[in-house]
Amino acid sequence: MTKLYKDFLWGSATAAYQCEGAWNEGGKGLGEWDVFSHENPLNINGATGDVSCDFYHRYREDIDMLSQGHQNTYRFSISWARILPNGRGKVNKEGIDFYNKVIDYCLAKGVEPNVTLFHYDLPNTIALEGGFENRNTIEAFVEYAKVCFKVFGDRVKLWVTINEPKYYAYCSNIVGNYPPNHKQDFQRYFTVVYNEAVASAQAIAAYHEMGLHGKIGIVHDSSNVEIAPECKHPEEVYLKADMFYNGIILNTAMKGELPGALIPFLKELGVNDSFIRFEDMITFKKGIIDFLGLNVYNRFYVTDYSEGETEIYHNNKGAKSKMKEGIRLKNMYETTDSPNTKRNLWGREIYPKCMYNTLMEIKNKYGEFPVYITENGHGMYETPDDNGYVSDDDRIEMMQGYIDYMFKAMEDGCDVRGYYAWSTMDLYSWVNGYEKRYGLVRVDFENDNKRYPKKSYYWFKDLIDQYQKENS
Ligand code: BGP
Repeated sequence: MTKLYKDFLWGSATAAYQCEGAWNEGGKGLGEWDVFSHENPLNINGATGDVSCDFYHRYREDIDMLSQGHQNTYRFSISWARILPNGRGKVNKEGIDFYNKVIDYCLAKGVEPNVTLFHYDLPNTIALEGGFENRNTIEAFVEYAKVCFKVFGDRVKLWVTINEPKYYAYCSNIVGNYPPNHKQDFQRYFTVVYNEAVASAQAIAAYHEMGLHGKIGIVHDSSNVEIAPECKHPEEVYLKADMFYNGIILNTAMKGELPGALIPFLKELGVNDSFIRFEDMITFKKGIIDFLGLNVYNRFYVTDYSEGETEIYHNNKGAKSKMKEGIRLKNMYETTDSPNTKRNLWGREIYPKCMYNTLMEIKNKYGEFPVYITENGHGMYETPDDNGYVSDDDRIEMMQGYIDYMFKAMEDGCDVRGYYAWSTMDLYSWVNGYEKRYGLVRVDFENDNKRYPKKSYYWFKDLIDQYQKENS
């Protein structure tokens, strides 16, 4: 390794609904995902986050393990319904107490908390009002954000407003696998992405106005577009695919403005742009991020699509299905196969070089911005040995590849400040349930949620040690 960045943060990440459990404890309000997992037939694997790996009761053990693995940062999210059970109004003191304990325990262990306010889990009251399709949710989100800044802002120095606003809107409104399960509803998709961008910018402006000593950003699921060689209209296809995946979130968060070509693009898709308000242009300017969080898993490898209808394909069944992950957008583009690129069992490309490509592309487009890799990981089926140990060599190989490309981007001038493995321990994988595992630490869900560090946990610890040695 060459000398890179002295104060680099190395850690791992989780999200509230995926790990906390305690769905009806501690004064928490009902969440949209509680209702979906309990009642909706579209929860095809039948799993819920009711208990998950029980982080709510075992957070000390998880933070201990993380810090013993020499990780110096932990990214987690706050459950909105644990703080404001009705989404707005009455504050739940028990919820505040819980996150105070988590934050204080991190700090006592020398672990920097990196806190996300919204990671897919709407309070059910807000979901019933239409969630982020409804403009009133922006105000409710900012109210919730301000409560968190006020009570935790003295100790939390890294904040994220929204995790993956685009992917969340995509799954909820285009694929239809996440609640409220709208399929191919492009009007709702763009309304939700746009309102999330406004909500994030308003929360960022509020944070800056409060004069707290920390940094705030947004987490985007990195979706760099690459054009297949057979594509006949590469420039046009690139512009459209990039607008679809990245345009609204990156432009508003990093430049404080909407992408110039958004309105004609919406028109072409038959989307009514009445959700765009003039006053939001001022909000975007005031709400520019201090850093960008990037969740890096894959790229979008695309070509022309001129004949045929819009189609979405997705795989929440893993090896039980041959389905790949992708989209065909009528008269625009389709995601395609690259013969030499492997896919995981859920049909998603494994392509380490996208780490380099996305970092370089963002730097070239938006200039020097501090970036954190807020998630990177590998979903696998796993079988432990008789001692409960998992030799997850595929995960190690895959993550090493992505990290090498991150180093290469840093050497080429990208200002990367930290890397978070997804995930700290095994947890609930949205709709996929518990068989798809990501953790550096195994959780035995059948036997009292006992924790067992995996091979990747030790590999990550060694990698961090080596980095610190070479860069101190
Ligand atoms: C990201 C989400 C995480 C996590 C991860 C793995 O998009 O921010 O919450 O779940 O992807 O995805 P999945 O669990 O769907 O395989």
